[in-house]
Amino acid sequence: MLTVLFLGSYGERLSDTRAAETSTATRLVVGFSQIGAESAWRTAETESIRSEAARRNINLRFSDAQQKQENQIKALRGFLAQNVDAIILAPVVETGWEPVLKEIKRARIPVILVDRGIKVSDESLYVTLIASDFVEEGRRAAEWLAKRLNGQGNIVELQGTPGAAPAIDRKKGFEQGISKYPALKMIKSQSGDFTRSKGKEVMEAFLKAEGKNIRAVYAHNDDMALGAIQAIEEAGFKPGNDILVVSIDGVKGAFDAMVAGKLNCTVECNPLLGPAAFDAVEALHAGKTVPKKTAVKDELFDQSTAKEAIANRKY
Ligand code: GYE
Repeated sequence: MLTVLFLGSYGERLSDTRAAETSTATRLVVGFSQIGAESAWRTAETESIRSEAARRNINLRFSDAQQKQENQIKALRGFLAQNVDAIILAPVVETGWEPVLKEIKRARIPVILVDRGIKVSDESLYVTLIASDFVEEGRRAAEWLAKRLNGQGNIVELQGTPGAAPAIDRKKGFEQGISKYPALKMIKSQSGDFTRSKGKEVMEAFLKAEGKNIRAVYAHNDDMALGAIQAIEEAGFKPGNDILVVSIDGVKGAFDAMVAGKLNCTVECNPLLGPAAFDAVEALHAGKTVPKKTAVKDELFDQSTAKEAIANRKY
């Protein structure tokens, strides 16, 4: 800044050009393969990664896969062809990544997994995973509900996208959590694909089949819970009272619903992964090593804490 001021107009242009040259020469190019935009959580994650890249002057190549793994694989091959410096991948499902990740590894491009994990026989196919503990999230939701229901009642479950790590693990954690309570029963469980519209649709079917038998719904994310709340209201029941609603993510809409008394509890899952993802990218670029896994810390909120917390929510 000071140099520019003293050099005057010619020098100013000169130093600007030099600055531009150096910045293009050293500017990191990072590809980000995003799943889609199925939920408020995911939109917040995309925004976090985009804004953090801009803040660090990183050249981000963004690709939205519209929920399809084949589109993600295409995007990854595209990043490989462009010889990017690093790849950030939010993998839609756990399996099927080995062939493309092997190609990327051969080109020595580091892969940073964000938000969802994958299953590979060779862990060196990715460098690091930055994500929440989904099993733990499911367990916490179950414990909260078990306590609230005094260990008894019929529950229906809205699962996330089939094959996705958070769907598999949130189901597993919840099942572990309720297994200690034989009178807490899961009577229906189906995928609502992490979307509000599908969550509503599946809940409508559950209500048609079970009606008053349903005491609570456990949704793998807030968007599906918000869809379910609509279905419950349309069926003439009071969400939050007649039928309890518990979910995961902690997005703004969930806090509004808790304050309105319609959602009972949400287990937070932080989507603001941009800073951690680019810390890893830059550390790797500087030749440093990074931990294989970074666990994101999350909290639980219910109607007793929602009102106070709502003003400070960042997504
Ligand atoms: O909970 C859900 C989203 O992968 C953790 O994906 C993420 C999940 C999140 O669509 O809302």
